[in-house]
This record gives sequence, structure tokens and C-alpha cells, in this order.
Amino acid sequence: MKLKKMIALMASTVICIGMLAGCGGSAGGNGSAQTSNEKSSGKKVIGFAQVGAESGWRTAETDSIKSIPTLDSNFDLKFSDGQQKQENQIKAIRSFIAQKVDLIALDPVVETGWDTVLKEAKDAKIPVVIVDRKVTVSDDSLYKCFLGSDMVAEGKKAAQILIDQFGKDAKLNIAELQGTVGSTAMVGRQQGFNDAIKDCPNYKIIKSQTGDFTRAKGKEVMEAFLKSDGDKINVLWSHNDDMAMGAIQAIEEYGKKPGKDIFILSVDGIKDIFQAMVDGKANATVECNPLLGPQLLEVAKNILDGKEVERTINSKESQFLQKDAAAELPNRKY
Ligand code: GYE
Repeated sequence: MKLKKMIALMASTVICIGMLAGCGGSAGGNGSAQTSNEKSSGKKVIGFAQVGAESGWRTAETDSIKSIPTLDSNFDLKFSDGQQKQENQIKAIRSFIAQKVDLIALDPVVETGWDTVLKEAKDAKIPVVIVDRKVTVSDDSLYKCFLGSDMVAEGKKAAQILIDQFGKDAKLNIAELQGTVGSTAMVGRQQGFNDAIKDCPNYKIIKSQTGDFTRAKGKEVMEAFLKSDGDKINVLWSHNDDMAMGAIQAIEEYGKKPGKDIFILSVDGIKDIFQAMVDGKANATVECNPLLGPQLLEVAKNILDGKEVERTINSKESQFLQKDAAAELPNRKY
């Protein structure tokens, strides 16, 4: 009996150590041994706690941030994929603290629930940069700055596309595919869009549900929308392109023409949605720039050099209509 318990205990210890090492991730090397090598070789180490790999936008952001060591050989990067779970991201941050990285970059899956772990980073004197999505914390000194997009502005731009296209008085039945509930990208885009359509008396959001920013869920939720209200919906407003791609498939399978019977409007600007626009199956996308690696490197250098940084650093973005898609497609980097 005793022996069994001991074996079980040893096995679980091995699993725990394995998980911790796993948090150190792939890009910059594994485990703390490498960190001390990096330290002794004078490299600065950034620990990046990523949301997951749920969309084309996300993988483009990951690649861009993983390119930091190739942009500047004085830097190394430790990467962790949180698989869309806050608890995984918290574990990753704790692992980065234990490994004594020089700076932590956090792309938070949701806005709330970060106070404790960010306080631990602050106590360890490790500066934190919030990337892409925001956090809501009781003490703003828990992070140095935010680098990313203005999601409310993106929602407004999306609504403006509808207003330009159909006019304020049109009768629109809108189906909304929300992003991950409680994430800045979902909250901001929804708020911006809803504010902007307030003056449009006949723009009605008749369906609204989360598709968690993935193609598979976007398709699944759109199928359900179509089943109950297939003949009413004339606009799909999707908080990202991937969910719109899934929805396009659902609409085709339902026997309608996406881009014609239903106006397809989304956010991000990934290649696939440009291709869908070129094919006449999608109508417009509002760009959200995921190529944050070079900007994060600049911010990290400034912070580690003891310089002051802006509290909010916005990435530049644009919006694209179907008629411009063919010309833009070859320029897309993600
Ligand atoms: O729009 C979506 C991704 O936070 C801006 O997250 C990001 C969003 C992006 O999954 O595709």
C-alpha cells in the first residue's frame, strides 16, 4: 500500500515538473537551464503568454512575436500556448517568473482575473507588457503598457461599412457571431458596432451568439441561426474572419449564396477572407493588425533600458471592400 502511494506521488511529481517545463515553450528553448545560458550570454529573455491558436490572426501574431530573436540577436523568447484557457496562461506566467525572464508579454484571453498573478510578477520586479487584448485590474501599476488595436473603433468601422452600403434607413436583419465572451476583441467590437447603429432604426440584431473565434464553432452556430431564421437574415456580422469562413460554409450548405443573399462582414483581414471576397462570397473586412513582434521588441528594449513608454500603443490598420480585394490579396502577409 505504502509503496503504491509512493509510486503515485513520484509519478505526479514528474507530471508537474513536465508541465512546468512545457510552459517554457518552444520558441526560445526549453526550461530554466537555457535561461541561465541565455542570461550568461547576456541575452534578454521575453516570456510570451499567448491566448491559443484559434484563428489565422492568432497564428500570424504568434509567428510575428516568435520572430523577435531573429530581429534582434540580443533577445530570446519563451513561448507558451494557453489553449484559450486563462488557467494555462496564469501557469505560464508563474513559470516565467520562476525562470526569471526579463520581461513578460501577456495576450490575455479575457479581461478580468489577472490581479494576483500580475502582482506576483511585479513583486519579482519583472515588467509586464499587455499585448492585443486588454486587462482590467484594480492597480494599473501592475503592467507597464498596452500594445494593440482599438477594438471599439473596429466595431464602429464595421457598422459604418453597412451604413455606407445600405443607408441608415435600410431594413437589415443582422446575425452576430461574437468572439470569446469577456475578451477585449469581443466586448470592444460589439460595443463599437452597437453604438454606431443606434441611429439606424431598422438595423436589428436578430441573432447573437459566441463562436469563440474559431471556424468550427462559427459554422456550427451559423447552422443553428439558419435553421431558426434562415429566411430573415440578410447580414452576417462576425467578430472575426475565421468564424465568417465557417459561416460561409454553413450558408452554402443551407443552399444560399454568401456574399449575395447574405452580406458577410467581419474583422481581421486574413488571406482566406480576401480570397472569399475575390470569389464573391464575402463583402468586407476591417483590418486588425497581428504583426506585433517588431513593436513589442521596441517597447521591450525601451522598458529594459529604463525609458518611459506610452501607456497605450496602437497598431495601424485599415478596412477593405470586395472591390479592392483582388488588388490587396498579393500584399497580405497573414
Ligand atoms: O480578431 C481573432 C482572434 O484578439 C484581436 O482574437 C484578437 C482576436 C482576433 O482569435 O481572430
